[in-house]
Amino acid sequence: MNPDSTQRLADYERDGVILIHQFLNADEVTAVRAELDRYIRDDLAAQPVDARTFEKDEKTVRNLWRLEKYNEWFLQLGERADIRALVAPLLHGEPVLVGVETFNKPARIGSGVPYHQDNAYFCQTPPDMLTVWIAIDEVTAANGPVFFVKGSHKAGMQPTRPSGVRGNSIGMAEPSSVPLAEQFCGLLAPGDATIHQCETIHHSAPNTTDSARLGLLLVYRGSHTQTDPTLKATYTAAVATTPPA
Ligand SMILES: O=C(O)CCC(=O)C(=O)O
Repeated sequence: MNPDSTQRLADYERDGVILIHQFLNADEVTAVRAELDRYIRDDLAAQPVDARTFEKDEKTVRNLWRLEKYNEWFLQLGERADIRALVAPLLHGEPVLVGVETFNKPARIGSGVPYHQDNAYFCQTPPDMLTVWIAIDEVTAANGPVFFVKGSHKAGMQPTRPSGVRGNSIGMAEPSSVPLAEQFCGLLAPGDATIHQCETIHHSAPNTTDSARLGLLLVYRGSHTQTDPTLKATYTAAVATTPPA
């Protein structure tokens, strides 16, 4: 492993979240945006309802889900050899692409995301699963950045409760006691990415600004992880209470 990746692994193991500048270059960001625009305009209406969650206006996209299933271009992106090689050491194993999704946070109406741990949704043991969160728009302090509680992955899964938020049905029973000012705020230029472990506590506020805050997410697990039946039963109950579409 080169010195960069050794440091990256140490930071990830310690903090449960790392920042990588220019994960995608400017041309790649432009290509992602163009394909997302095209997919939403031309393809989305014909896809099953599990392909998306809308904001409260019932027409603006909050999330795209399962792009790896419904869009060949995003499947290819998620399977890129350089990205798989980067995440493999963090996963302690062979990467399996589990999801390609978006959190669009549209201008003015983009909804917030309650405090949660992704493994309440993923339900994997051991928790060798992560999300590469790539900024397509600039992420500022004002437009709903993701805040992470560094080191929180080390305490394992915390009690959950159904959140009632469409697209994020299961949240934490109690928000983190770490003050916002001490949390790591993912302020990103387009193309920058954060990578967070699936038990790292995180959340984001609504977007009340005039600029959208579009993030593209690539989700991977190690091929050795297995579904935990207890986590799965809790998730199934929450998603039945608040379906994503
Ligand atoms: O993009 C957001 O605001 C939240 C993202 C998130 O919850 C995640 O990456 O797991």
